[in-house]
Amino acid sequence: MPVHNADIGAIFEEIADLLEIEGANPFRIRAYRNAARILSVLPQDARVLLKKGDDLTRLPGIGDNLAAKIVEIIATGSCSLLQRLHKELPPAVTELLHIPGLGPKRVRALYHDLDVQTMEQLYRAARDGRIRALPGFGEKSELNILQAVEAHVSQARRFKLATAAQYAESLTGFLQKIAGVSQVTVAGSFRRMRETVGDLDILVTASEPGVVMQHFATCDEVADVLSAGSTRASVVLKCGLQVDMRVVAETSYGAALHYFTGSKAHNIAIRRIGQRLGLKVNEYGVFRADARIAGETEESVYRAVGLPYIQPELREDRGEIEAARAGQLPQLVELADLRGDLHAHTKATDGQDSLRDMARTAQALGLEYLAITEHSRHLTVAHGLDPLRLLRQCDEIDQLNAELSGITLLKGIEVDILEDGSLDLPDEVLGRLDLVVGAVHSKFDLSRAQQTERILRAMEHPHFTLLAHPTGRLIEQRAPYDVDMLRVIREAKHRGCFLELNAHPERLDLLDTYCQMAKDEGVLVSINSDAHSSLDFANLRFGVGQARRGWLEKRDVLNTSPLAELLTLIKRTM
Ligand code: DGT
Ligand code: CA
Ligand code: CA
Repeated sequence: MPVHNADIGAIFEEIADLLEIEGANPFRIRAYRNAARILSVLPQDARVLLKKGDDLTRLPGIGDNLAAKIVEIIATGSCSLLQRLHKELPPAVTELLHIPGLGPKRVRALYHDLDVQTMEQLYRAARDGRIRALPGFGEKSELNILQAVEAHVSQARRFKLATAAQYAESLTGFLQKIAGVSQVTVAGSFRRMRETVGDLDILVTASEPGVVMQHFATCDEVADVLSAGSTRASVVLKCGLQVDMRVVAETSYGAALHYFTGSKAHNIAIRRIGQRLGLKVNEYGVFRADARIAGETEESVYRAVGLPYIQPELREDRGEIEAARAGQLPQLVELADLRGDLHAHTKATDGQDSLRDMARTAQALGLEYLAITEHSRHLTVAHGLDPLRLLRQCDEIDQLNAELSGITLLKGIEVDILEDGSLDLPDEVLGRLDLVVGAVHSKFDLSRAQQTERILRAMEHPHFTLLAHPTGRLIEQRAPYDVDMLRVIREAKHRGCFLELNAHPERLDLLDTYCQMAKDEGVLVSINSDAHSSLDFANLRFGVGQARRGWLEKRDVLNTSPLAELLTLIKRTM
C-alpha cells in the first residue's frame, strides 16, 4: 500500500517532537512542523506528483532538504533521520509532549531521571509520587500531570476531514478491486462532511463476504485488528485511524447506508417517525410487522416514513426533518455551481505559483474569475505587499487579463484588520482594487466586545468587501476568537459586505452554524480556496461540504454569480 501524504506528515511531526526534546534549532523544528501540517491535508498525493516528475519544492513549506526526505520516505517507507533520533530517544516519548504542561525540557527530565517513556509509565510515576521530587516539578505539577494523563486517555483523537479523505479514498480503491465487490461507500461523519472524523464507517456489497473480510484484514495499511466476524470488522490503521467495515446485503444496502451515515440523532428522529406509523426502522430495512417494505435504497427508507430524500450533510437533527416534512429542504450548493474564487495568493507573497499559473489552473477547473488577494505589509512573515508592490501587481494583472481569454483575474488584497479596526493599507490604494478581503491575523485574545468592535469598524470602511475566515479558528489547533457573529453578520448586511467560507482544510471557517445564520440574515457567503498554490483549488470541495452542512443553496453563495453579476454585487456604493 502507498505512503500517504498524511503518513509523511506524521513522520515529520515525530521528527519535530524528537528534535524539540533534544533541544534542536527552533527554525529547523518549525520547518518540520509546517511541512507536517501542510502534508496532512494536502489534496494531491506527493507520490503521484513525484511520479509525474513534479518538483516537490513547489509545495508550500517544502525546501530541498524536506523534498529529499519525502523522496526517501516514499521510496523506503521510512526516514533515516527518524531512525537515528529513535536510537537516542525511544519512540513513545513524543506522546508525552501531548500532555498539557509537559514541554520538551520536562519530558527530557522525566526520561533521563525516571526512565519514563510511555503514557502508562508517566501515569504510574505520578500516582506513586515519584515526580514531585524532580527538580522543577512539585506536588502541584505532579497532580496536574495525573489529571492531564487521565483526560488525555479518555479523549479520542479525531482526524481532519481532508486527512481522513486520503485514507478513505485509498481504502475504497483497495476494496473495489476485490473480486465480487460491487458497491463501496464511506458512510458516517465522513459522508456528512463533518470537519473532523472519529472513525471511518465503510459499507460494502459483495457476492462473497468472506473474500472481502479476508482481504481487508490483510491490507498492509492495517496495524491492528480489533474485531473480525463473517461480515464485519474493526481495524486500526497504522496512522491511528479506526475503520469499521461491514458487508451488507443488496436488499438492505439503503437501510444500512442510512443507519451508518447517521447522525445518531437524525437516526433516532427517523426511527421515532417510523414508530408512529407502526414501522420498525433499522439497519436491515423498514418493516411492518415482519414484512420488509423498504431498504434497498436510502430514498425508499425516507419514502416509507413519508419524507423526501434528505442530503447526508443535513442529517444532524437540526431542523432537516421538519423542513423535509414541510417540503422546504434547501437545494444545496454544489461544487459545479462555483463560478469563481475570491481569495488566492501567488509567489509575490507567500504563495508558490505565478499569476499566470494560478489563472490557467483556475480556468482549467472551469472557473470564470479568480481574485488575487495577497497579504498586506503588516503580515511580515508572509512578505506582505506595500502600496508600491500592490500597484505593480495590479499592472501585471491588467496585462495578463488583456492576454488571457476565458478567465478574468480580479485585483484584490487580503488586508490585515489592525487592532483598532483600521486597515493596513491607505484608502486611496484600496479604492483602486476590485475587492478588499479583510482578515484578522493578530490579537486573537481581545475581549468579545473589543474583537467585535474591531471587526465592525473594519467593515465600516468604504472599500471593505469580504471578511476572510471570520472566526480565525484552526481545526483542533486554535479555538475561534471570541466575537459576536450575529452582530458581525447584521453589520455585513447593513453595509453590503460578505463573509467568506474559507475552504482550507484546517480552517473551514465560516462554521456551518454561522452559515445558517448568514443565510437567515440574508448575507451571501463566498466559498474561497485561499489557495497558496495551484494545487489548493482542490480544497474547494471541502468548503462546499461545509457550506452544505450550513444549508447554503446556490443563491446563498456569492461566487456562484457569473462575473458581470458578481461585479455589481461587490461594487460598494457607500
Ligand atoms: P464519528 O465517527 O465520531 O466522526 O461520527 P459518526 O457519526 O461516524 O459516528 P459512529 O462512527 O460512531 O457511527 C456511525 C453511524 O452509526 C452514526 O452516525 C449513526 C449510527 N449509529 C451509531 N450508534 C448508533 C446508535 O446507538 N443508534 C443509532 N440510531 N445509530 C447509531
Ligand atoms: Ca464514524
Ligand atoms: Ca464507527
